[in-house]
Amino acid sequence: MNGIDRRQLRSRQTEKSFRSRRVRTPWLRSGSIGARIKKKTFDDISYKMIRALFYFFLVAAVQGTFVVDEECLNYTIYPVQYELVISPYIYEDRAFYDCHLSITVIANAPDIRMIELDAKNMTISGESIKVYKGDRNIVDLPRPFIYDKERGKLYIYLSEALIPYKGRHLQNYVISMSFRKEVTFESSGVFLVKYYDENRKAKYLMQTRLSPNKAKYFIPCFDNPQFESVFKITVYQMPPESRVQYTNTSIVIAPEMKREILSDKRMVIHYVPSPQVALYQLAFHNSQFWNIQLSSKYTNDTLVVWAPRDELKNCFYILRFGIKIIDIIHEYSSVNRSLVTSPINVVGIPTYLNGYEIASWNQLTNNIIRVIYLPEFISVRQTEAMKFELAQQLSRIWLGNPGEEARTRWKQEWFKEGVATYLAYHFLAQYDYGAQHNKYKQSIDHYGINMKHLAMSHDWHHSTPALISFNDELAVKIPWRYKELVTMKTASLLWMVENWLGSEKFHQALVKYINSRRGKYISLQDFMQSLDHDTVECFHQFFNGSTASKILNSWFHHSGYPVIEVNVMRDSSSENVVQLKQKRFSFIENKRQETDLLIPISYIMQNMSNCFNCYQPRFTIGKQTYTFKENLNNGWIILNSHASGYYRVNYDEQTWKLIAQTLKENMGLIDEMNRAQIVNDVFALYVSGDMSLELAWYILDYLDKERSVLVWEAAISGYEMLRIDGANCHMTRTLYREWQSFLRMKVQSIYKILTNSIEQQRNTRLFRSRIIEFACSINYDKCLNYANLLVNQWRHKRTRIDPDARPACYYVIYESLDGFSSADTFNAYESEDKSYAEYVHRRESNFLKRIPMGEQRPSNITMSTMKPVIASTQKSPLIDDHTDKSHHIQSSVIILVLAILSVILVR
Ligand SMILES: *[C@@H]1O[C@H](CO)[C@@H](O)[C@H](O)[C@H]1NC(C)=O
Ligand SMILES: *[C@@H]1O[C@H](CO)[C@@H](O)[C@H](O)[C@H]1NC(C)=O
Ligand SMILES: *[C@@H]1O[C@H](CO)[C@@H](O)[C@H](O)[C@H]1NC(C)=O
Ligand SMILES: *[C@@H]1O[C@H](CO)[C@@H](O)[C@H](O)[C@H]1NC(C)=O
Ligand SMILES: *[C@@H]1O[C@H](CO)[C@@H](O)[C@H](O)[C@H]1NC(C)=O
Ligand SMILES: *[C@@H]1O[C@H](CO)[C@@H](O)[C@H](O)[C@H]1NC(C)=O
Ligand SMILES: *[C@H]1O[C@H](CO)[C@@H](O)[C@H](O)[C@H]1NC(C)=O
Repeated sequence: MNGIDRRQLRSRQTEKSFRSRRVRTPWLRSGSIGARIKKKTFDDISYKMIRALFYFFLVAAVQGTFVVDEECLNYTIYPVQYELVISPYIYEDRAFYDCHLSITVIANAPDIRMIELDAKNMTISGESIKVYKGDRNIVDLPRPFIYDKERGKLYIYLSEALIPYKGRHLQNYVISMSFRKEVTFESSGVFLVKYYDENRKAKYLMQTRLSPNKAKYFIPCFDNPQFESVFKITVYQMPPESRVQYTNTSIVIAPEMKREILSDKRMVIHYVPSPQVALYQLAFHNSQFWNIQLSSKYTNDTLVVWAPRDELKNCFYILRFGIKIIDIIHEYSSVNRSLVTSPINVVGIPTYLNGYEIASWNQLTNNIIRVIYLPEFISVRQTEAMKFELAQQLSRIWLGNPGEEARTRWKQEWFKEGVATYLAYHFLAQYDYGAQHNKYKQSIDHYGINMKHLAMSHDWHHSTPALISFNDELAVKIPWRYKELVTMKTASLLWMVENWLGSEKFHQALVKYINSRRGKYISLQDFMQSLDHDTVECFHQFFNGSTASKILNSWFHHSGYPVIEVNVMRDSSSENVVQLKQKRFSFIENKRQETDLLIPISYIMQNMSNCFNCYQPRFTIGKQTYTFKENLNNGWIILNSHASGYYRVNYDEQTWKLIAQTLKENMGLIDEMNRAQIVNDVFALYVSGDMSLELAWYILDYLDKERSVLVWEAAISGYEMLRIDGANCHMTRTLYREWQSFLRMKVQSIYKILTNSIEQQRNTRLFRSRIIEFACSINYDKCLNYANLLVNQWRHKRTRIDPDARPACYYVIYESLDGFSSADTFNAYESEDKSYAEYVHRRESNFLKRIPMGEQRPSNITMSTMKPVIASTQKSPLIDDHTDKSHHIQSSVIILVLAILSVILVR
């Protein structure tokens, strides 16, 4: 691409956006921002001006015109542009890069005589430090600088005060210096990775991962995540010579402009100036990788996948997948607008990396096992993780990124994360089911219910924050422990609203909104208004005017989720009175607060002939007990008909028994989504002490006939709950063993069907893999034998373990006395499963150590004789003990390990 053209283009765009942005940023006047600005000591008018403007025009010497999009920052010095000239050197025993750095800055406060930079773990050449005002160096010569290595601060002292920015009068300064950075395998921010090429020769690559705050390990910088600057990068590559490893691939966050070979045979690669980005979005990759690429059907969007040359043949899977997702995104958005103006690079790094960096848009790095598809080693769950992570990242990019033609920004990035996750599942559902005429056709059912259960697994503890409390925190700054809460819960709530409004209507409104806000800010409030505007009709206003925004707001403002207690008054007449009451759900607290969430209610009934409200939710309930009449003919009623409501339901005992009876006799009357919800709720209600063991088992008793992957996944995630610390069910080792033995009986038949079948469709493979892992974890002997067989063949005959059964086999090895031997070797796919299996094993044994032994329960209420007990409505005293609400528990020592569910889904 021609650099000059691009620059001209940029200045045109920025001018335009400058004019238009000024008028459409109403929240700039909101209270919190005003308060932050007050800290600043501007003189009178300029204070107000800056608040209204927030954009500066700056004529940088080389660059042409830039707009600094500076919003509500309490700064004294603002970096406008970083210019990096990097020369990497990779030797056998040492790697480093030399860098010459020039930072163009403007000052924004009077009397600045010292510049403070962040710089960690690098060697800065003292005499190279200069601060230029025009072509004059103003560093204070008697005391030029102090580099406090301990604290990672570089202080540069000036001989004169900086002239602050004022009105249109601009004085810019250029800070310039050279430094060397040693790069090791362990160094933070920028690190070295070893891999082997096709000749089994060791190779090294250099890679940065700077989010959320590691840029200071890469270059000296003003480490403030709110600052956005242009990065101009030039890379000098050493010529191929014996001592230095030859690398000629470097990928930065902007497209290449030109390369040239110098007289000393070094190669210089110049890059186009990047868009304005924050430091954590900066990236640099240096290696000898090769690439393959494809372009999208509708636009110039190009996906480029980078990997070692001999691995490229295994990269076509992700390349085709990624391009297909981009096509699906274009179809979904119904406008042919490029996601990014430059190519999207996906780089597989042969080391453990924790997913894509959420703010990356141009250089997406991930663990190489999320990029290369080796059919003989990749398990179906690793494939799913690969697909999900890329789909989610592409959704983030679509929703707004620095490289798009006109940048779309999100005021609440947690909300963007949720929308991206929700859309990722939506696009995956379209991908799984192929082309279709109606673009909103495929619902996310399967993904939806998993995503909801995952969100709920994080969202019940009283210390969990409400989503709204993340406010306008940058996505990169959201603590890791809340990542899944933010992504999965927001996505689940959107799913609930989708089902409430109707899929087509919801998606149309969403697409219309996103398209209309291109190049602007998106805020939650604005989104809600627009959603209401596009979806409210008489039909959707329901009985008392609930709108999509009222519903979403009530959920965003509360942490946790409710359980609805359903009480059916059964008398002789066919018209029954149904009572609904919501309470906060918790596994450990006995005293539950009332909640006043606006809950869209939908239900199905045993006798559907007269059902007015079935399937699509028609009304919402609030805090008060809500009572209505329905012709149940004394049959059951099941709430949350599409399982998309973010809540659990507990029925009166009689209704539960009717449901259980139908499950046993004709489970097809209740569709699989509802069955999945019921099964998961039963586990949860048992663990929270709201349901007796005998009733739980009575309902779950039908599971041996269950053939749905959805329901079994719900059951497995329910089983995980039994391990929740301090839960009201008072788990003991004996009780836990009884659960395992109960579930062993239930899993037998599906285990047999799946392991006997040779079907290799994705769904079957997923199902089989889940069931094998589950069956082994509850010590089902057939499964243990099978795993041992695979392990022995692997140990003695060196046959590969079926990837889908690998986690189960590794788990069995950990549980066995000998464990792994030091001679065992693992590739990256296997290592991932191994550390997962180790984690599961450790979690299990810690759990068993923590809980008391417990007493054997009287044999007459164990499973074999359960049915007669159920026949009578009287509860046994022992069961009452489990529901004893007054029992005191020490909630202070409760630490919950729920990451397992996340590990399962992320795979
Ligand atoms: C700092 O650099 C040294 C080598 O120069 C390295 O051993 C150390 O791990 C680095 N520290 C960090 C936090 O990167
Ligand atoms: C990198 O070097 C290899 C040979 O070492 C060459 O085949 C390849 O084309 C080069 N790549 C680029 C992008 O110049
Ligand atoms: C794609 O790029 C070409 C030239 O690079 C340009 O003429 C064309 O308009 C672009 N198409 C789209 C859809 O952006
Ligand atoms: C997008 O591009 C495709 C093919 O290039 C074309 O058929 C379609 O009409 C375009 N859609 C819009 C909305 O421009
Ligand atoms: C279903 O309801 C209709 C109308 O209330 C009634 O006529 C019919 O007998 C009911 N069916 C069953 C199986 O209860
Ligand atoms: C079950 O055992 C308990 C105590 O062992 C006894 O009180 C109760 O009557 C027995 N119930 C039945 C149905 O046998
Ligand atoms: C209507 O909304 C209010 C809260 O706005 C709620 O308390 C009430 O239960 C809702 N539902 C009905 C059907 O009245």
